[in-house]
Amino acid sequence: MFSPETETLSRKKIQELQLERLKYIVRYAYENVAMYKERFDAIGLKPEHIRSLKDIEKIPYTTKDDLRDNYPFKLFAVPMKKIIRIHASSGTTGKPITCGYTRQDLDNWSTCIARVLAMAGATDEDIFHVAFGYGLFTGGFGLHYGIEKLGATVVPVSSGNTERQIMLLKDFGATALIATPSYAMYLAETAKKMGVLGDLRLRLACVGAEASTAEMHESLRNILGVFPTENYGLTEVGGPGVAGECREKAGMHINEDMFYPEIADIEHNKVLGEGEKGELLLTTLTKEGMPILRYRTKDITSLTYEPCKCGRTLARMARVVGRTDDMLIIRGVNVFPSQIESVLMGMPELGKTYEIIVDRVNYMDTIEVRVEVGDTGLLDDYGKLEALVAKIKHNLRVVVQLDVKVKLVEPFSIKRAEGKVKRVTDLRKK
Ligand code: DLL
Repeated sequence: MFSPETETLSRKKIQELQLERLKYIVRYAYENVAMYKERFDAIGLKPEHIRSLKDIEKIPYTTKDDLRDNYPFKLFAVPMKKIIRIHASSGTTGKPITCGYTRQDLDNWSTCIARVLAMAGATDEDIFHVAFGYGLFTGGFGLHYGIEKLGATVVPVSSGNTERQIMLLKDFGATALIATPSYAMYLAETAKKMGVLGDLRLRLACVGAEASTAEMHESLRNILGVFPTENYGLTEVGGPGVAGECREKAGMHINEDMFYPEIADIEHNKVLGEGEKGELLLTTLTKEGMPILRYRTKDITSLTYEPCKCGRTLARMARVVGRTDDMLIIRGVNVFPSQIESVLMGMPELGKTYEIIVDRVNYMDTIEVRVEVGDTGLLDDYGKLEALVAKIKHNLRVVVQLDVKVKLVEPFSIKRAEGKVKRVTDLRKK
């Protein structure tokens, strides 16, 4: 463990620490960020009204629109002189979401990352190949400094040029890969195609920045021969390092001394209990540069406070099912892309790349899944092909309760992403 004293605190001690920090950060945000002062004043809320952790529920949510409205730096709580780094969201449309860090914020951030990597089983002997983009995106630099803090070796390759990445993975003898799950899979496929899979020394893959399924992890384990773990975070609260899986793979441990998590049913303005599924809210407990209270992440998950078999007591969040804004409503049925992925990845006859196309034809929603076959030979055998399509349709129907059109395509015919993958095209939005 990287911070054993914190990662094994009793629930009572964690809560005491959280309450002390919550009271501090609420007052700090109120006194230093105009938006929070206005919000609190408008409802007659004062920092001293926060006396227990439950009192957090008196505080209004912070949303992405609040961040957009205060673009670029109006939510910073310190003078610019104290901000030593800025990152921004990877969003491709409109103005990005910004985040500013003080020196202390960067130090806390790298501690969070070092913990997450140690949870995954990494040590100072590992050589990390970082395939996340370096730049405004929090992934590259975020992981980078955490790896250094752990004392391991960092190879800051950044994204792009996949064949060169394979060469470097092989030549530098990387033992740990940092990438999105979809890019980790693309690297695996490419190494296989280049015939060098057996030359790689990778033992860990720490994936994050997009949703992954248990089936995707299983495929990474089988193809790349790594122990995969996932980690979670978002620009608005600082980037990666909010939470990460340990070797038990029983949920992601949240760095609860730095982030206070809640699960909410937004529609009914209600905080949900342990195990209940809803939208994750996060409050930063230590951020100086840009404190955020009750941020609506839009990510759907649930929490457990049961101590983990690994010895950590930090609460765990379940794998993210999807984002509220990624949920597809097809003929009235709610479908998350992750449900489709779990079906496709669970079928060994199929490749690991797929796309989902949603449309509306004659006022009727349609959903089509295009998925690569594992082996080109299949495409020449009509009988086998028909049987496979029928099997996929059946498996999808069981999970998503919809008739899904299925099209099998050749290996490598679907475009790969070098960062976050976009699997869904919703033509109804045109
Ligand atoms: O993706 C931060 C990050 C970088 C996390 C590297 C992990 C590793 P954003 O670009 O702001 O920040 O995107 C944040 O990505 O709200 C989730 O919807 C999604 N996301 C991130 N990690 C996971 C994960 C970074 N492990 C948004 N599982 C979040 C599912 C994830 N979704």
